[in-house]
Amino acid sequence: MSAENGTARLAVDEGVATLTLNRPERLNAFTRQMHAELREALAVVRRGRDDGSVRALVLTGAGRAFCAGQDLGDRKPAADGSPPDLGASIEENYKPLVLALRGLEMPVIAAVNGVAAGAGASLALACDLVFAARSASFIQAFSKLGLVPDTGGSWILPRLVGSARAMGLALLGERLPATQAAEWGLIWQCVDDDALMPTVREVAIRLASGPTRGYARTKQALWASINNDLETQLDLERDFMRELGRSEDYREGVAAFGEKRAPRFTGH
Ligand code: LHQ
Repeated sequence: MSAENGTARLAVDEGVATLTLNRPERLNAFTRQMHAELREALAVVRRGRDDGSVRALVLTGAGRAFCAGQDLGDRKPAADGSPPDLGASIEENYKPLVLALRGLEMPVIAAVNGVAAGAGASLALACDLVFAARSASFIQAFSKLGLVPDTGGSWILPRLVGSARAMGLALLGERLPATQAAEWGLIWQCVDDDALMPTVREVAIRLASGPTRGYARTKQALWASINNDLETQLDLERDFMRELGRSEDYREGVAAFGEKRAPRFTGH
C-alpha cells in the first residue's frame, strides 16, 4: 500500500478502496513518481480483488482539485536541448494507467471534487461511473499546449457526447462546468459539494457488497459494445451469461428472490 504521505494514497474500508491523488499544492498534477505510486496502488487493489477484500474502487483528489493533468514542470529539458519524447511518457505511464482501470474486475468510480484538466479529465472519464461536485469542472487543456487529447480522451469524448461537442471541447479547451457535463451525458451525476463524498461512499459500499463478478462482466460488455457489431456483442453476452449462470452470486440472487429476502453476494 502507498505511504500515507505519498502522492497516491490508498485506503481500504468496507470493501471499498479509495485512491487519492495527493499533490494538492500542484492540483494533483501527474509526475513520474505519482504514476509509479499509482501503479503500485492498483496492484494492491488487484490483489484485494483476488482475496475478496476489495470490490469497488473510488478515485478522487486531495484538496481543491481532482487533477490538473501532466505536471508541466516535471520534465527537465534534455542537456542537448532536444525536444522531449511525450510519446514515451504516454507509453510508460498514461496508457498503462487507463488500461489498468479498464481491466479492474470491479466498478471504478471517479469522485471529481474539483477541476479536472488535461489528462486529469481523461482519467476521470476512464472510470466506469463519474460523480462530480457542483463546483468542479472539466477542461480539455491539451489544445492550449498544442497537444492532442490523450489518456483516452480522443476516444472517449466523441463516444460520450458526440463528435460536435467533443470537437468543441477539444479545440476550444474551455472550462465545462460539472452541471453541464452531467446535462451532456459526459458524466453520471453532479451533486452538491458537501454531498459528493457521502454520495460516492454510499454508492461504492452498495457496489462493493454486490455481485462483483457480474459487475465486472457488465462493465466489460458495455465498454466492448462501443466497438463491436451486434452479432459480436450477442456472442459476448452469451459467453458472459454462460459464465455468470454458474456463479455463486447468481445462485444466491435467485434463492434470495424466491425466499423474499435481500441477497448476500460474495463476489464469486
Ligand atoms: C500546475 C499544474 C500543472 C504544474 C496547476 N503542472 N503545476 C501532457 C504532456 C506529456 C505527456 C502526457 O500528457 C500530457 C497531457 C496533459 O495533461 S496536458 C495538460 C496539462 N495541464 C494543463 O495544461 C493544466 C494547467 N493548469 C491550469 O490550467 C490551471 O491550473 C487550472 C485551470 C487547472 C486551475 O486554475 P486555478 O484554479 O486558477 O489554479 P492555479 O492555476 O493557480 O494552480 C494552482 C497551482 O497549481 C499553481 O502553482 P502556484 O505555485 O502558482 O500556486 C499552478 O502553477 C499549479 N499547477 N496545474 N499541470
